[in-house]
Amino acid sequence: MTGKCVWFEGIPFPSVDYSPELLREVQESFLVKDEDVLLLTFPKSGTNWLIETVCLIYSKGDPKWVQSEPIWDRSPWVETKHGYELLKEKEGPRLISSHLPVQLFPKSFFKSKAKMIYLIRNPRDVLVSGYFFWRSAKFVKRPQSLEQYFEWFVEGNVVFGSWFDHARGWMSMRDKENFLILSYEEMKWDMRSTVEKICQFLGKKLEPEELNSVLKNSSFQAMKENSMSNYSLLKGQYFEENGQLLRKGVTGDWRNYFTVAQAETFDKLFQEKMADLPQDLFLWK
Ligand code: PPS
Repeated sequence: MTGKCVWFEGIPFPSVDYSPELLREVQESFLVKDEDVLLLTFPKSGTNWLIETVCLIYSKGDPKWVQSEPIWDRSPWVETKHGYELLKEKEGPRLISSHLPVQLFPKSFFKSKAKMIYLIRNPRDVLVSGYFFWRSAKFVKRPQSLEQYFEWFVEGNVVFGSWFDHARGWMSMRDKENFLILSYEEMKWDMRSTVEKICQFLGKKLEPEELNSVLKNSSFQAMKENSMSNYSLLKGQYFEENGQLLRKGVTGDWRNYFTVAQAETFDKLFQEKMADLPQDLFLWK
């Protein structure tokens, strides 16, 4: 995958909308404000679901905002050219998305009181989701088979680098009070409680009908039908016509694709890389 990438500090990035100069500027000069809320993920972890949910919490369940402004403008990706320019101009509290690993994140964040949500997902499902997504993307080297993408992923030769390094890096922040870890799996299993958890973390209060509306409008089906959230606006330019962000939206899909040998290889690697972290961080186990 890294054949068509731009590189910065040993990490590969997509070839469109990223540059080493910008990544350096973002890291050194982007000013995170105390009132900002940051949404952090490794790609394919459910980023857009989290963004949609937080936007709907901000609008108290009213879908007008999520149905009228593209998701990448509501919570711009700070490391992209488009997102960085937009964020510099935005007034007031901002929602900011990012896939950056912790060591490349804007330095100002670590001195700020800004709140950050890190969303984690079973890396096996991240891998499968990524395989199908990148196959239709125009800005990375496309994997030719799941077998090939599996190799790339376990070696960390994918955009934004090693999943293991990314998760480990951000999880080192887990005891900070401005940091919340969520998982895709808990969102799937109990979205109501997860939304309540997010509200508590952000200091937001929703009436019962507002909460119901957040759940309804952030559902897989609602997002799939919302052209401001399903990336259909970027088809042709960034993706092939058959590309889709909202593919299946389930947990455990990796079981349909991994061979027994791949599952064993992955388990062993996960053990090696993550064994020293509290295992209750990994809810899919
Ligand atoms: S990206 O391109 O990195 O920003 O992609 P990201 O949004 O992180 O991840 C895409 C996967 O998230 C699933 N998704 C959802 N699942 C359940 N409910 C909702 N509302 C939802 N929205 C997005 C999406 O389907 C991708 O997972 P897969 O497994 O490919 O279906």
